[in-house]
Amino acid sequence: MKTAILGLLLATLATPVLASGSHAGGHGEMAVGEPGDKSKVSQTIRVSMKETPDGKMIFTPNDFKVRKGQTIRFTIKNEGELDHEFVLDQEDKVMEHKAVMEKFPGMEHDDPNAIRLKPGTSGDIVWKFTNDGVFKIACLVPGHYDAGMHGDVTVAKK
Ligand SMILES: [Cu+2]
Repeated sequence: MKTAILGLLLATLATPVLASGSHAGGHGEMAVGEPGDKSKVSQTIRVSMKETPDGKMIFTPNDFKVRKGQTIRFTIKNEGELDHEFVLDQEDKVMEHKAVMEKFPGMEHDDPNAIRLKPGTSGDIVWKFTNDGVFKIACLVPGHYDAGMHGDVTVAKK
């Protein structure tokens, strides 16, 4: 068990280290797409993040449909009372990242596909979807995913 966790950590932690030195190279490629060009945004999607009175944590909306090749601006607002994150990625990467966050809750990231927001603040992610498929949005602050903070982005072929 210990070995498995260590392997996971190494695999996940090694990625950002390599990426920071070589963004221009092939490494930046992600199945979910790539950082978008603001001038090419064809649709803005507003998303709120908050806790609910019955103890859930939610994205509203939490089910998105876009088309391959589209550049989307996600305007994300934290309307809750806790810090929340919006992470956009393929499901297995989200689950890997979730496991690392549970081990190292204080971990900060500076990834173009993720944003962490304090209560009452908003931010944008401009993203170009370069592949079709079903991807995930998630908040990886420990406990939040399991309280309901995740959703699907379905990217249609055209
Ligand atoms: Cu959260």
